[in-house]
Order: sequence, then C-alpha cells, then structure tokens
Amino acid sequence: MPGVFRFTFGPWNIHEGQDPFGPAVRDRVEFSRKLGLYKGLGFDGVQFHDDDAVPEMNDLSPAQIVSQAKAVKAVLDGHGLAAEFVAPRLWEDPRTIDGGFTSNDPACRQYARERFRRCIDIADALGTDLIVLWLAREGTYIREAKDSAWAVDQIVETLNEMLTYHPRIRVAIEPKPNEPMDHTYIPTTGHAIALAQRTVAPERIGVNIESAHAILAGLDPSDEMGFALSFGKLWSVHLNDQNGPKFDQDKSFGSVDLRRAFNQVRILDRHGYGRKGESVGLDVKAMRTQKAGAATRHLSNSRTMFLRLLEISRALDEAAVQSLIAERDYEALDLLIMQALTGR
Ligand code: 3MF
Ligand code: MG
Repeated sequence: MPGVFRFTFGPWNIHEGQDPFGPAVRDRVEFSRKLGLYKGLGFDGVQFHDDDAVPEMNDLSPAQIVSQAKAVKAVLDGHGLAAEFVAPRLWEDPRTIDGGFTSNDPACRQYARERFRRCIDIADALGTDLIVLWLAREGTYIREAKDSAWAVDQIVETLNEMLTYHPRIRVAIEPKPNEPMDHTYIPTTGHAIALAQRTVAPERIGVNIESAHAILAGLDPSDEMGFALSFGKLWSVHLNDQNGPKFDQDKSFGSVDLRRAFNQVRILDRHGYGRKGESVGLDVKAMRTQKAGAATRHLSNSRTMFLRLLEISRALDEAAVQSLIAERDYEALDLLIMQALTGR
C-alpha cells in the first residue's frame, strides 16, 4: 500500500535568522500570523513546542496552562489545522543547563519531569496523543561529568513516569548524536528503540527521525527509517538536508543530496507511511540571507521536492528494477536510478 502524505512543520521553522554569530535579520512573525500561512504553503498540521502553544508556561498553574492550550486548539480548528505533536522545550531553562532528566542536581531533574507532565497536558488539550522528545542536553561535554549507565536509567524512569501519568500518550524520541552536547545518550534510532523495550509500555515509545540527525551520526536516513518501520515505530519524521558532519544545518529537503532524499521518500512510500495518521514533518531553516517575504520558501520548496521525488519513485519501471536486482546487476540499477533522477 502506498503512503498517504500530509505535511506539517513547527512555528520555529519560520525564523528571524539569528545564528550563534549574529542577530536576527528578519522581523519576528507572530505565532497567530504564522498559523495563517500554513494552508497556503501546502501544510495541514502544526508541530508544537509546549511553550509555542502556552508561552511563559513556567509562570502558570496547571489549570491555566490547560485553559490557554484549549484556546489555541480553537484557533487551530478555525484554520482547519491539526496539532501533530507537542515537544517539551527542555533546553532553555537555567535548570536544564546540565540536562533535564540526567542533570546531576535532583531539583533540576524534578523540574524537567514536572515540565514534561505539563507538556502532556498541553498535548491532550490540543487533541494529539503524540509527544516528541528531543533529548537536547541529555549528554555531556566531558565523559567524566556523568555516569552514562545511570543517565540511561534516569531517562527510562522518566519515561515510565510519563507513560503512567497519561494512559494513552505516545512518545516519539527524536535521536540526535551531538549539538548542543558533545555527545548525547540516545544518539540513534537503534538506541531509542532499545530504550523503549525497558519501559513499562514499549508499544507507546517510538521515534521521530530527522534526516540531518542521522547524517550527523554517520548513518543513512532512509536506512534509519527502514529500521524504525520494521519495528512499527516510525511515528514522525523531520525531513531536511545536511552537508556532511558539522553543525545541524536543517537545509531544505533534497537541497544537498537528491538521491539520499529520494531514498527517504521511497522507503516511506513503499511502507504505507501516513496510513496510520503519521505526518511528514519538515524541520527546515531558511537561509540567513533570505529577505522576510521569501523566508517561507524553504518550506514550500521542501514539500515540492518531496512530491517530485515521490512522482519519480512511483514512475520507476518496477519490473526493470526487480529484474536488475534478480540479475544482481547493480551497475545497471545505479544508472537507471540516476537517469530517473535526471529526468531520463
Ligand atoms: C534540534 C531539532 C529540534 C526538534 C524540536 C522538536 C528545533 O536539532 O531538530 O528542532 O526537532 O525541538 O523536538
Ligand atoms: Mg528536528
């Protein structure tokens, strides 16, 4: 069964262009105005950080948080948009400087778990059962700072607490090997899926695979996706592109390596991705050079490339592909793919 593709992105993907070496270069676009841009760009769903939905949530009571999130849900409904997931933003607060769940300070660990619970409440109010967990600072700058076995136990315990807190919530871990940390504890899809097996509800832990994060780990994103698909655990994707192992670039999908992008689209399509309600998320950044008016093109361009590569994959002569595979003539298969990608 072929895939069914609905596209989503998060409000952080419309960005003012600041980087570690320079300030914003574009005006801030208000969240409410961003919501008005989704449909026109070809997107049907919104990915949230908890505080995208409820700003300043640390200053609010649990009841106030839920009531603000419900108001956001009404606005989404008005735009015909759905919330795909909510992710706890655990990397900005002073209490998460040394990580959240794996901080060496018990008070900080408690803050992180509390924040996670509020994030789950927000997801509930926005009408989604999916939490994405990017374990941003759960790692170290120097190996001696934390015990890595203990750290993994802390993450398992936290997940258990959250799975018990809400009986239906599903958590898609977004693995990333580095940045902002030197090394993180759940760097790849395999780590995330292994971790799931140690929790009280393994069937409610899956993954969100980001192309760039797999590339940073020296892995092929489509094979990472295949691994997760084989386990029934690919619940979201963050498609983008990345020019080699350096800082996380979040380039437009397909803009560095079309063939690598093609293989991601192909594995998703061949395994019916989207038929259980999964979305195609694009975690892409506009180049800092872009003027304000053109700073959403990276989103529509990424979607356009996804759909173009889908068309190419579906138009391949599958009988020819299968016979080349049977003959083990991979040189001919290589050429067939390159010709398809170059319009021949
Ligand atoms: C970091 C990321 C993040 C996550 C997002 C949702 C800002 O490399 O990819 O994007 O995707 O926080 O968990
Ligand atoms: Mg991401």
